[in-house]
Amino acid sequence: MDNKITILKDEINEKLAKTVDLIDLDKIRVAYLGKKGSITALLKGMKDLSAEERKSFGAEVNKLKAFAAEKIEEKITELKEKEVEKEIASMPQFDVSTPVDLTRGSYHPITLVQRQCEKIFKSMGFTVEDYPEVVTDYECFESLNIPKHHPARDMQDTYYLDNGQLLKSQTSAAQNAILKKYGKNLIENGVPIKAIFPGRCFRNEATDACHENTFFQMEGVMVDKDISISNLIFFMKTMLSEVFQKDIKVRLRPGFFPFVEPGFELDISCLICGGDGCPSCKHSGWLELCPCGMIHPNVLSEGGIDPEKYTGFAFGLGLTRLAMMKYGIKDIRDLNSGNLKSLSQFTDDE
Ligand code: FA5
Repeated sequence: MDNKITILKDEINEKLAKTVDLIDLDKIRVAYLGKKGSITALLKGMKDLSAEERKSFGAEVNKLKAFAAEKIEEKITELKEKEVEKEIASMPQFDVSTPVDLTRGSYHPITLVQRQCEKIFKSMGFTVEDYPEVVTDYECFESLNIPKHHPARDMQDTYYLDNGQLLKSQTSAAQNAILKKYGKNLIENGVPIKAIFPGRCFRNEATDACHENTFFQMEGVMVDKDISISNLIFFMKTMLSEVFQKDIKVRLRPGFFPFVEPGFELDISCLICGGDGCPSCKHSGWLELCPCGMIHPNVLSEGGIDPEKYTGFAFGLGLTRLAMMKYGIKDIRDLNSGNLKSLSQFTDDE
């Protein structure tokens, strides 16, 4: 009997040493420890032994059983580790220090339309200004003829910092600074103020296919002697025909903004649905794109410019919505999604 145990032990060692995959290993387990396995058979055969023999032989068979189970477990671990190593070795190797191939990147659609608009306005003599995203209440509202508790603030709830500053809800927040920056040159040298200032805006509002809580606008101002609504319409028309390179249906309707008088809403016929109505245009067929108007005398005065001598226009182009219309993006939320699959397909068409 002892001889049988020794033979089985050697057999197990030999077979395990030769096994190279987990399927074969399981076959070995079944052959020795399974219901009809050799070790199980030894245990079953003990009923024919005397009580004395059964005791000592039973102990030996149980030892063999534990030995086989332990060796098989060890082999499973060894083979699994080998499989992982094999998989790692077969994976493509990346060197994180390798320089990135920048030719494979792409510009965000908003960057593309922003650059295009900047180019168009620069060619018409406008300077491009940058402005902070964190501004004061004075910059965003008070200097724009929107005193505290004015109902117009309700439309532009934004995010406030503990120190009273806020994330700008409109690029108009830079108007006062621009008037002050270039006003001296206008008054002393007669150089008109012509500036655009693109920037990120924030609003605490519910999002849908055409509203985001973070979006881009591009503000424009022009101030000189005898500036009129005709000048405003000329620049708006030129900008749109250059951006879209085709005739676009627009409509101008009265709009109220405390910092312009008169004020207008410039809407564009929705290019997603062709004006039939869809979620991108709130089912109206029109998309509010570029409110504008003649700068209110109070705003000019606050910027140090005499409204009796000078007039000017201002507009607040919705750059994010312009990108939607230009590239046929149905849902504004895709633009902030960071989804490279959808964002990397746009290219500068110039
Ligand atoms: C303004 O922000 C004014 N400052 C615009 C202005 C400037 C008027 C100068 C007169 C003179 P409004 O809240 O309508 O206005 O926003 C302007 C444009 O920004 C909208 O037409 C739209 O294109 C875009 N816009 C506004 N809110 C959102 C939003 N939540 N998501 C995406 N785009 C928005």
